Amino acid sequence: MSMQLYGHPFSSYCQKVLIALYENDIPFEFRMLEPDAERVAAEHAALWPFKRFPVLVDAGRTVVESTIIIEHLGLRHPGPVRLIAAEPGAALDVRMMDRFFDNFVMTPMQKIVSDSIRAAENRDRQGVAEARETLETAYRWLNDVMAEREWAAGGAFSLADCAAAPALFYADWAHPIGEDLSSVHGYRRRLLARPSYARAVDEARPYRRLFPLGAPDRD
Ligand SMILES: N[C@@H](CCC(=O)N[C@@H](CS)C(=O)NCC(=O)O)C(=O)O
Repeated sequence: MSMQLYGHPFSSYCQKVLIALYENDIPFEFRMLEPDAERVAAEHAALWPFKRFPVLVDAGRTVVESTIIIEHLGLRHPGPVRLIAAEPGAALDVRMMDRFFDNFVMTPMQKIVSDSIRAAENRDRQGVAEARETLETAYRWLNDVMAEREWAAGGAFSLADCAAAPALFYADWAHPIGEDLSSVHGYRRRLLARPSYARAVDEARPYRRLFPLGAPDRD
């Protein structure tokens, strides 16, 4: 198999890429970064010294950053589901919403989660409070945007929805989306029902004990 994905099924940014792979049934070898998989860890560190994942290796070429990996898949392995619109203006909308989910949902969600595994004396209370405020603003902004949309950038499922699915999934666990924000809840439910994301969620189920804040008993 010519493509390898380094990552873990429970990782939000890996799920973002898995959705894109599953949408177009693209075959790949999953090089899973697990505690006892020292060889995989060494390969991964040699490919990307920042040790962030996912990392894709395609025919010897290393591709990093989830958004760029999905752009790469669209260029090198196009399938029936086009995740970045062909029309440049529509593509810009997709990329803008992708940035929104990474910067204003994933990042504060990760801040809350990663702070919870720090030693008590190293906790960043102000940073976590700011992350929670950012999520509140993001949820409210998104609720207005999604009032008229099925998918993040309009009518077609896209890169932005690949970013949104794990971002909203875990963000709602870390800092629950207000009950009054019905458009966000409806959108999160649509994402969970999308077969590509339902598959990624199912594959990650055995790892829920890894969620540092304690995974709730629901999706
Ligand atoms: N901007 C990167 C973020 C990747 C990222 O933060 N991945 C997390 C897993 S979800 C990670 O590598 N965590 C391990 C670490 O920070 O050492 C992307 O889009 O791929």
